[in-house]
Amino acid sequence: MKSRAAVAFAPGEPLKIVEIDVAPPKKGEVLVHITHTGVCHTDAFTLSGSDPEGLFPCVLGHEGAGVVVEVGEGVTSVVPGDHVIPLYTAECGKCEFCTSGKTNLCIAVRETQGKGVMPDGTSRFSYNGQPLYHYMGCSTFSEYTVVAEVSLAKINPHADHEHVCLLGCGVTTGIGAVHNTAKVQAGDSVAVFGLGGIGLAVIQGARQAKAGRIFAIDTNPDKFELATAMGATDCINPSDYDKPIQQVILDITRWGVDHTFECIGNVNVMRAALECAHRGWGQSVVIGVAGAGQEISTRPFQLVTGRTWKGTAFGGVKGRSQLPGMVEDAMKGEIDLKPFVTHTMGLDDINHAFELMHDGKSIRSVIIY
Ligand code: NAD
Ligand code: AHE
Ligand code: ZN
Repeated sequence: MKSRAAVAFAPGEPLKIVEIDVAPPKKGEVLVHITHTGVCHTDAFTLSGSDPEGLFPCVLGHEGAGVVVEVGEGVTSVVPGDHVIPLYTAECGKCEFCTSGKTNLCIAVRETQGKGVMPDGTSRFSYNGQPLYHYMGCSTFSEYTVVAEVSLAKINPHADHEHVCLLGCGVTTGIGAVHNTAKVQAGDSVAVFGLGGIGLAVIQGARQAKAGRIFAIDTNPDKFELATAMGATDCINPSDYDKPIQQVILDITRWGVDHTFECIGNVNVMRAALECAHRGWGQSVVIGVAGAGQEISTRPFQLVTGRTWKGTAFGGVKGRSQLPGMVEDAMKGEIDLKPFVTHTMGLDDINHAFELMHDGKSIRSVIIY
């Protein structure tokens, strides 16, 4: 079938809106009509050419919601008409990761996903007869996409896709990082570095966990109003100080903060976040994605003196078992998605969504097909 899509033909170039061909779903696959998709910083990261797994030409996008159109052979968990959120972290329920009880990092389709193809090693997308790569197992920048059955969470059909599409990545990652990765407890102090969709979701999660002091840190002070509305108690702009940001936080707190979260993808800030975690027990969670070749460092003494460095993918959330419940939470108002959607637009304007993100003017732009 034909589908309108925003194709990334080459790194660093704007997306081109074209009509692509989408082949029918094969065994274990599902054709989905994407109704809405958010634009996450990771899409911009891969488009920039910094992603070691970046492949071109491809169909980006991984924060969507849609409706099942057709199922391939053997698919039993969804039927046409079901409302779904595609998952870049699949959940097969059978692999050694899924059954470990220790992680959400299902391995079922991860290898082929990283190679931009479906589990059988081929693509369902083509343009002028040439194959296009899939992206993160989702490719939500196409009105019609094919995903593995294990990469679909079936959700309440009455959920508003304009909002719940954000549970496909940003908001789930931030909230999940607080509850599943850091396990923030009532009264704990929290510091959030970077107040985009991910950082604001961490703040929302910290408030749910009844955290005490919540530091919100960003070089763009325009982000502070929303951070405060979501629950931040202290907003700090590192540019206002002539000392490192970890020192600023230590000067305020003396021994540091119980939980720090890096939501930018900057290895220097990752170090700062670790170094202002509390002496003796503080932990720092890396959420931001850093470019090819970049590495983190700190004095080992920071770890010797009791700090822990952690990371999280999709907030540790198991998509098929847990995302439907998070959609229900959003429908009940227990997760507030509305403030994240600062802009909506059609697919033709998707490059504007990237500009707004780079200019620090949006939290999330949602593309409506
Ligand atoms: P975003 O661009 O919307 O937000 C980033 C924020 O960081 C902006 O507000 C920006 O002003 C701020 N910032 C930039 N440099 C800064 C600095 N030096 N000090 C303080 N603040 C600074 O991005 P986003 O969509 O919220 O994504 C954030 C990061 O999380 C990205 O790296 C993205 O790839 C990553 N991510 C990871 C996961 C995961 O599962 N681990 C999931 C989603 C996104
Ligand atoms: N492909 C990159 C890293 C990209 C990355 O870390 N992705 C995050 C999700 S970002 C969502 O916006 C992630 O979950 N990674 C775990 C996984 O299995 O992909 C690289 O460095 O090669
Ligand atoms: Zn994302």
